[in-house]
Amino acid sequence: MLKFWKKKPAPDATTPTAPATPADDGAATALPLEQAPFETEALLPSTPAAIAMVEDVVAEAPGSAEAPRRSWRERLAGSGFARGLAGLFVRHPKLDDAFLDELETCLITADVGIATATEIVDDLRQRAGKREFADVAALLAALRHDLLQRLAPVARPLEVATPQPFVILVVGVNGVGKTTTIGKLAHRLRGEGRSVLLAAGDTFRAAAVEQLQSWGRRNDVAVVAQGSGADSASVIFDALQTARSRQLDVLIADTAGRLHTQAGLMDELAKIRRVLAKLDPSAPHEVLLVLDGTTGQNALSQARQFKAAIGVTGLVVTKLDGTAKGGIVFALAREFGLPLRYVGLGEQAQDLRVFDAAAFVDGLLPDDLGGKG
Ligand SMILES: Nc1nc2c(ncn2[C@@H]2O[C@H](COP(=O)(O)OP(=O)(O)O)[C@@H](O)[C@H]2O)c(=O)[nH]1
Ligand SMILES: [Mg+2]
Repeated sequence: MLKFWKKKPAPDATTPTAPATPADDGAATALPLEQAPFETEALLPSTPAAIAMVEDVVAEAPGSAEAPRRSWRERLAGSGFARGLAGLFVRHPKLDDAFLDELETCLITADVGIATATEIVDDLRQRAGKREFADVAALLAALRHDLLQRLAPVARPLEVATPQPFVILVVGVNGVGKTTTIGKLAHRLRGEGRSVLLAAGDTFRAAAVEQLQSWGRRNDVAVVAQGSGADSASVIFDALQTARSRQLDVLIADTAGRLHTQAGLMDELAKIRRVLAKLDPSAPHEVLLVLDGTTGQNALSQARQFKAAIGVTGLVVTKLDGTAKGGIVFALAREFGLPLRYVGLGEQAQDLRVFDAAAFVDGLLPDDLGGKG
C-alpha cells in the first residue's frame, strides 16, 4: 500500500539546486553541502494530483486505526491541579476563610506560581468580603472566569501561512517531547492537507534521527537526515532547499536538546538561524519551544534561557496528561505572554491539541461547573 508514495519524482524535481554555501564561519561545518551524505527517506510526490491522491489515502489510514480522541477533562483528570481542586471542594462545601487559604495553597502546589495564586485568591477574598458569592459554586464561577482571562491572551493558534515553505524550528531541552511533538504536528498538518517535510536536526543522538524517521514513516512524511554527528545546521539547510525545490508547505526542524555544554547548544541554535536566513531571511517563521508540563517551575527558567538566546515565538507544553500539575501554563502566561500553540495530552499522534483555554480550564475545575471537557 502507498507504494506510489515512495516513488522517486522526476529527476528535475529531485536534483537539489546548487546550494548557496551556508558560509558559516563555525569550524564545525563538516562537508560542503553538495558533498554531504544526503538521504531523503521517502520522497513526496511533486504534482498536485499526486499529492491529492496521497491525501485521500492518508486521510483514511491513520484515522481508522486511531482510538477515539479523549476529552480534555479525561486527559487532565490525573493532574495535580484537578485533583487538588476536586478534593478542596469536597472538604470545604462552605465558603469561609479556611476554604480560601486552602485554595491558595492548592494553586501554589499546582505550579501556578506564588504571585498568580496570591493575586487570584486576594481578589476572591475581597469579593467574598463584599458578599458577592452566595455559595461555593458562585466562587467557583468567578475562579473560572479569572483563570480563563489569564489564558485567553496566550491562546493564539499557530497559523501556518505564507511564506512557503513555512519553517518551524522546534527547540527545547532533552526529553521534553520535541520529536514526539514534531511527529504529532506532522500528522495534524498532513490531515489538514498540507505537504510537510521534516529535518532531523538532532544529530547529537543517533536514536533521535531514527525516532523522527519512524514518525515520518507512520505519517507518510519525508525526513531529511544525515548520519549522526553531522552538522545540524547543514541538515536543516539541506532540508529547506529540498522543501523549496518541491514547493512544500511546511518544513519542521528537530534540534538537539543537549550538547556537550549549554552554551554549545545555544550557539548551535543561533547558527541554524543564521544559516536558514541565507536561504530565506524571514525563516524560521516559528520558533516553537517545547516545555515538559511535569517539570514545574523549571520550565520557566528554560523559557527564559531559550528566549534570551535565540528568541521564541510560540510554546508547546507537553505531558499535561498524567501527573503534570497543569498550573505551569498560568505561570508561563503571566511571565512571558508567549502564544501557547499546542499542548500534549498523551503520546499518540492525535494527542497534540490546539490550545483551547476554556477546555483546559474546564478540564481542571470540578465537574459541576465545567463538564464540557
Ligand atoms: N504522556 C505523554 N508523554 C509524552 C508527551 N509528549 C512526549 N511524551 C513522551 O516523552 C518522552 C520524550 O519525548 P521525545 O519526543 O523523545 O523528547 P525530546 O528529547 O525532546 O525529543 C517520550 O517517551 C514521549 O513519548 C505527552 O504529551 N504526554
Ligand atoms: Mg528528540
